[in-house]
Amino acid sequence: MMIRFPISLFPLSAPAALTQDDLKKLAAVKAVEYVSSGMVLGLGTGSTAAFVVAEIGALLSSGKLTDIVGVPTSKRTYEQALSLGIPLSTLDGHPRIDLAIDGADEVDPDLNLVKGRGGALLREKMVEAASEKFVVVVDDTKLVSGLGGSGLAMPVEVVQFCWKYNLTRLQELFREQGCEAKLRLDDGGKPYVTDNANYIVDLYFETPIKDAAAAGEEISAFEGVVEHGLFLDMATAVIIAGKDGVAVKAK
Ligand code: ABF
Repeated sequence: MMIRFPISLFPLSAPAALTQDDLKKLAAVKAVEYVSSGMVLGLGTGSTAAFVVAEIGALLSSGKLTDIVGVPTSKRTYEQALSLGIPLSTLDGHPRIDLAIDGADEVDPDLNLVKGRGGALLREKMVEAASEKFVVVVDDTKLVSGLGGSGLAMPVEVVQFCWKYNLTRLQELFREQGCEAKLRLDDGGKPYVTDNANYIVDLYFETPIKDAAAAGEEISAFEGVVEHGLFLDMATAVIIAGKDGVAVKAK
């Protein structure tokens, strides 16, 4: 089911000149309509999710939102939410979350997702799997016909021990799909270390993943793989901002 909100409904000065950040903000503002006082909220990671956290912080400080608790999905979201005065907790303190809002890297027509290019996929998946509702916020550049189809990374979090062994196994698993596996490096050229002290291996596909469900199961079965960026059958709704307006796709 899809509901469209024309761009004319939004108080924008020059709709035609909308930047990608403008679109992310539009999606974020729409998503926060799902938030109500008293909720336990999963707070996503990434630039679009950062607009969501900023909007929640603004509603909290204006008094329009009260009695909420945020469960962040990364250290950087924790820092941002803390700076905005959003009361914070963890899954240990709040194992049941009312609503999680987060970005994504790819969204297919069935609302399956690739996430984790921000390196936070493990905590994102734990928080979003514990959430009653999971609303995804994207601009329309994230839409793909099939997962892996963007040609950009599909991340897998692996333990540091023998990471090359797992990189090789992942590549072999998807060889027939022209998959290349690379250890993610940080800005200093060193292996990227996640908030959980693991490494990220990025998988790049020449063609979309044939069977994402089977692939997810096979990846998860590898010893030493902690989590992968295929978020399948998890999203309740996806809010998609484009130059023509904001669409809400729901299961
Ligand atoms: C996060 O949002 C990650 O899962 C994903 O990689 C990122 C998308 O980043 P952005 O919103 O900045 O495009 O949830």
